[in-house]
Amino acid sequence: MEASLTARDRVGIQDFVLLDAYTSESAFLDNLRKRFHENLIYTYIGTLLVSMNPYKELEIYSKKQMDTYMGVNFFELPPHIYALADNVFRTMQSEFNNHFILISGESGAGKTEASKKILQFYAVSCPSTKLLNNVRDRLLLSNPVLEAFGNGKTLKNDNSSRFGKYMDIQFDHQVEKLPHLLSAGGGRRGRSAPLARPGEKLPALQILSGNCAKVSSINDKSDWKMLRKALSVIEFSESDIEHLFGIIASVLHLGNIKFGVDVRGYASLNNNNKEMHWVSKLLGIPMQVLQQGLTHRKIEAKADEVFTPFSEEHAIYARDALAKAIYGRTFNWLVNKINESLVNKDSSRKTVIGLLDIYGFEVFSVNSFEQFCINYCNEKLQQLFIELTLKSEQEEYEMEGIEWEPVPYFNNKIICDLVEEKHRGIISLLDEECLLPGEASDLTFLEKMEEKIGGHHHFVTHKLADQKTRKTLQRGDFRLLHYAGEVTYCVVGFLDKNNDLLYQNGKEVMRQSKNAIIQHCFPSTEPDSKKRPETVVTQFKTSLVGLAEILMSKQPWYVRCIKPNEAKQPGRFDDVLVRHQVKYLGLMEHLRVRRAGFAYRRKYEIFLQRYKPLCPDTWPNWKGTAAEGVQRLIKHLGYKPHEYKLGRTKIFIRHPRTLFATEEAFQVCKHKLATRIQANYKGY
Ligand code: AD9
Ligand code: MG
Repeated sequence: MEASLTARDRVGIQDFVLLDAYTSESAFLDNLRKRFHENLIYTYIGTLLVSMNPYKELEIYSKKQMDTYMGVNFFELPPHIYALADNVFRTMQSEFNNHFILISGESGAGKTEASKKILQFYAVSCPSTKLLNNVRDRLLLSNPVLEAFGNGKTLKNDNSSRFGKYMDIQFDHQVEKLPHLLSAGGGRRGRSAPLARPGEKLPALQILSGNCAKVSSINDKSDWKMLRKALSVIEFSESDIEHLFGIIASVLHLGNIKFGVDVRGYASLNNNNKEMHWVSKLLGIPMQVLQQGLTHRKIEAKADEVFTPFSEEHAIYARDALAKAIYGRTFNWLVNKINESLVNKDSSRKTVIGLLDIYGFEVFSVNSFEQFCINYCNEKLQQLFIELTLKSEQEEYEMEGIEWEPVPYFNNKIICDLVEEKHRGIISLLDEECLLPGEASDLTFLEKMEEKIGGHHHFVTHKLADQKTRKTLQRGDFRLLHYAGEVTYCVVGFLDKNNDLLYQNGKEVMRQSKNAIIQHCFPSTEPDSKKRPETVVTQFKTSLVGLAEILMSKQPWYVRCIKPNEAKQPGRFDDVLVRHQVKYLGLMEHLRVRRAGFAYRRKYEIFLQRYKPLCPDTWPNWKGTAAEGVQRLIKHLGYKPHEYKLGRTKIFIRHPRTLFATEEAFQVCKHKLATRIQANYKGY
């Protein structure tokens, strides 16, 4: 039987839309698995690209490959991230509008790699003059710089992005095809900092011997040299570089500071603590100021300033929050510097392709405030995805003058509302508790939720649950039914983390620093602690709403990344793990939307150009309009009236099987033609 296996059986199909059993998750997984084992890591769902992390280098990213994909129609070559990049670029050129590519998936799924491939494609495949080469070099060099500072090793990924990254690649239409990086990490102020994982601990950074900092993703001397070179190419002065390294080193030392406990049980720091001395020296902050800032909280009562000591636990939390803030703000500063060096100030007509590399949905055994924020972010992006996908479907049908019936789908707006609705949503309830002086605690927050949203279908707690569910919940838990599945959150720490009070004092300490970059990152004009700062979750929400607005004004494209196994190994496809991701990435739903109504559509010209050899009337040349040619062609192929519709500029095919049959006929015909040509050639 082996011999009769068709290519399709072996390597699967390159577009899920063509899958016969398109509602079956198992069929979906089978196809992914087959392709994965053949090193075919990319598969389409229409124009959405599904990408499996191969965990090994594949020979598919050469310059030659890039050339192959340049200017070729999406469906004529095997799926590739270059095909997507090229298609976005060409659509932008022909329609002169803005686009964005949303890259999602869980930690280690390959998002950052995907965004790098896209950047490289634009940087390499665009012809340029000498001057532009300079910009191009900077574009390519800026990435390792950002990575060196923005990434760290985690359990899930050796090179994990610690920041949600949004960047615009700007295309200048006077100088054709000039890309450059306008803003990464949300260059415009305030976008990326709140998108950093809230409350998260710093990545595990290591220290080289001496006082020189080593960041985990800079592995050896050549990397280090490369980083220095990259920094000088993007025009960092020697003093900038020195200050920057000083900061990184100070963050590392800060993380190493250990607290003692004094007789009253409060956190204490010895006067001759070595690490503290280093930090004080590196940042130019007086020792006593730093010492007090790390062990006390300042409370302002009328005209007086009162310092109350931290417990050890609070001191550790405050120390980490401070380290995180220094690191995060410096990263932002770095991004802005890079943007400044790249922005082409005098070009006029510009369009952009935005790239969003975001952290995915997270479910751990214990989930806290951080996971709540991250999962809320994903919930919002899913909402955007639904709105945009359905909206663009609908608009296309309207534009082409074709009737369309809406598809039923799960709209996760109900969960977004549960989280963010004014006055009644979880965020409002949390902020309300945070503003209450004195009696409020994590548990009163839980009780308030039970009281206000207890009846909601997507919310449950120990107290509200039926007997069976109750067994799976602790008293301090609440569970949300997210679009991607259930997540149980432990309420402990929600108020403190949301208030971020422990670190307010740290900010003031930083204002006394002599380091020029720190001075820039912690300006004294910032609204200070006298006025109550916005809570963490509210800042996060505001930045998300801003991002959603930016994205809504652009045409969306999607790359969905999937992680094949937890062991970071090549060739291993863990069914359970992949199935879970397929589910929460909403891939089945997306496929359903694409399949409802008309699965395929192609411009008349393209359809005719490809399939015209299948009909004697249209081959080799068709004299009439493309639309007429297509009509003649499909009549010859025997398309039934219910199988297709003719729009203004495109043919719409209801069932992929129809297109698939045509494509197979085309392959056979091509083969025959080639054989005939070869035979002729031989006979010649
Ligand atoms: V996180 O959310 O930032 O923690 P990412 O960004 O999704 O995560 P990343 O792109 O960093 O994951 O990929 C993780 C690792 O998988 C990389 O360091 C590579 O070793 C590996 N990888 C990912 N994609 C590819 C690929 N297309 N080819 C080869 C890959 N290796
Ligand atoms: Mg990443």
